[in-house]
Amino acid sequence: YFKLSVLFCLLFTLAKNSFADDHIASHRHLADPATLVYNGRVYLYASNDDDNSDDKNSGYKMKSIVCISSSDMKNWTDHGVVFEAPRDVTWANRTWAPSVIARNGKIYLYFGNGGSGIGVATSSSPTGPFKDPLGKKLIDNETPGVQPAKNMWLFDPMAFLDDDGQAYLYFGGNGDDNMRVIKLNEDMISINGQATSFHVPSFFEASWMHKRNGNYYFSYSSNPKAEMRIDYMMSKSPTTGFVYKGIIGAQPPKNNNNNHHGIFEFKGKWYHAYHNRVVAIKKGIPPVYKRNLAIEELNYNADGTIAQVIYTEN
Ligand code: FUB
Repeated sequence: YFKLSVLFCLLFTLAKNSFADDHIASHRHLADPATLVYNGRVYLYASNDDDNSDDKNSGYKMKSIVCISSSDMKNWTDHGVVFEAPRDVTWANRTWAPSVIARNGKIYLYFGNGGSGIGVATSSSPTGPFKDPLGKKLIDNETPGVQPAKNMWLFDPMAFLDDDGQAYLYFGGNGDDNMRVIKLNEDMISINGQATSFHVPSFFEASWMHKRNGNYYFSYSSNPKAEMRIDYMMSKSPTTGFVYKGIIGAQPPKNNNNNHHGIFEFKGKWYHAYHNRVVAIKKGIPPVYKRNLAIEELNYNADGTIAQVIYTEN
């Protein structure tokens, strides 16, 4: 077992010499990357598309979250499945599109039960195991401020901890072109007050929030009519006043019916993590439900706006 593990780690390490496309974790099908920078490493958490069959009609059936990490953006370690339904959460049968955040020495992982509610899991380590502390959803249709919304998907959580200690959870998809955001209490597993919303042009799903030099950046996947780009807005507040600023990335090459991303700073550089279908296409299997992770560098203009990413195609 030891020899096999060493061989596997070596092979995995050798394959990682670029940021783009299928060089991040091409031995797995992973999607919806969320990032956590913690104790000198960057952790990527992903929906596990290996839970979906190779069948072109598989559907999204992901019920586990996989974590990989790196200390240098070149060599990646595979930590395997860190959270799984129903093993670690009895009420959920799906674990989609995580968001992970550290606070007070604990790690919090938020996930969508498909599009029908958001749960939270906790661990003392970034590599899990993560367990459900609530025994129920954190966000559902009864959460104040969530409704009314037309056909809103309750998923794609994005947890954000501001410099003043206030944490927020952004979430939602489809619906009414309005993003939902709610305050989290310091325990990170309970909400404070009611969800508010702000208008997001052509909003579809996959929200992300980051802060740089006092600017709040809300980024998201636009809807199919707007070509499922990753677009962004900027504000001086985390919950209001957002102004549309443009495109972070066009639909990545070899992508398909969705787009999802994360943005993070690591060791002085900014990066944009996303998924595409390059690996499945190369293997010759139906790519829709078999996505793979990819990363590009992200650059800012002098006025704080983001330089559009040109995706690498391998
Ligand atoms: O992976 C399932 C869903 O596809 C995610 O929740 C969406 O953001 C899209 O990437």
